[in-house]
Amino acid sequence: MSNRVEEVPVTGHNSDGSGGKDDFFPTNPEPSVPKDFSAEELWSFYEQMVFIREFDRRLLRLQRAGRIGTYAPVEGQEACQVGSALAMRQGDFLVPTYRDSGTMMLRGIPITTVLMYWNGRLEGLQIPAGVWVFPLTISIASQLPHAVGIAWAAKLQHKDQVTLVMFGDGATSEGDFHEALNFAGLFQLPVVFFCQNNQYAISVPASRQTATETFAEKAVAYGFAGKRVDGSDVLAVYRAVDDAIAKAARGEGPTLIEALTYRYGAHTTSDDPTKYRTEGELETWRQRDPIDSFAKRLRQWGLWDDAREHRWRVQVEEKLIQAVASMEGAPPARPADLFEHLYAQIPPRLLAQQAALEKEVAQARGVAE
Ligand SMILES: Cc1ncc(C[n+]2csc(CCOP(=O)(O)OP(=O)(O)O)c2C)c(N)n1
Repeated sequence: MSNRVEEVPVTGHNSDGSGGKDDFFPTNPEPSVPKDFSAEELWSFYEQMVFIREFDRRLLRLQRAGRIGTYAPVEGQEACQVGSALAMRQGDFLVPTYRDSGTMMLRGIPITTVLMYWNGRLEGLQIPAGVWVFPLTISIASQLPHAVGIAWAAKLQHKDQVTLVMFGDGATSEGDFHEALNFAGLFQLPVVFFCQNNQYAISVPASRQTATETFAEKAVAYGFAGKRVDGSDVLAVYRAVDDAIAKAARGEGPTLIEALTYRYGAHTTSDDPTKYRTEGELETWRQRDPIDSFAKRLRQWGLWDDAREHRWRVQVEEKLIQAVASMEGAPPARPADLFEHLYAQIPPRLLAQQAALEKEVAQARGVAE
């Protein structure tokens, strides 16, 4: 591996269990309270991870009950999303993927908006004013050139703004990934590339995605540094992103961060991961669960507070119930939403389809009433 890749800690990425998984995480990474965070900050890492997990589990239940559409679960990746979102400064730009529900909410997208998105609603892609988050992308890696464009604009305008772009291990096989990294390296742009290597691109394991030992080392070919972190350790993620943002803000160019993580659930609610993964592999990762391991550390540091944890869970539950009620109480979707905003003048054949759909929906709603 290139010595340009800083590795914290040592690991192999083979999702089939080979490659030194046992060396993967330090058993006791920080025996005493870290000096770079206050007790409040440490608690907020924990609380936000719990929030995301509860949000995620609720969305899965809603999907199974037919109350939202297809959903891409986050469980297992909470430390990546919380660590990176909390390390971003006010005004920094997030460019997310479909798996970043947690990151997006922590950067200011309302819970109801995220719910609306997964319910197929146009309102789910409307970003409130003053929130520096791009609408999420489904087209793999297409968001990387967008992020680089945003970072280039910031540089040309001498703005103190860093762009953080999220993607998965699978995205590294797309041309857009390579074009974006090349351009960002060449122009020394203020951008952080954050790869959530959750070990699979749907059913394709990371070991079948690349011939290189890591994803992080790909940065070297584009003239900047790559860094690998334990994506189950929220503090490791925070520190890596914080460093990369500070470096970008100093005008020292991009960083590629590869965070080693695992999605516990299915790729989306229409996938069955038992077809391509083993129970044993899942169990290995669950033993390093980002939330349980952080709770253990809070206890060890003498910061644990049962009452606080209980209060937080109650608050999260209330917030989620309210958000679901506001999604379900929203005025019904307009069939026209499917047709507008694509053409300046909608072609006649689409207008005919729109009229037919409006009629059908009106009839179905009439029957339901
Ligand atoms: C350009 C493009 N090709 C193929 C797909 C189909 N597709 C959807 S998700 C996915 C796998 C992506 O895996 P990864 O980048 O590792 O992200 P993850 O889903 O694991 O978060 C693919 C191939 C797509 N959405 N876009």
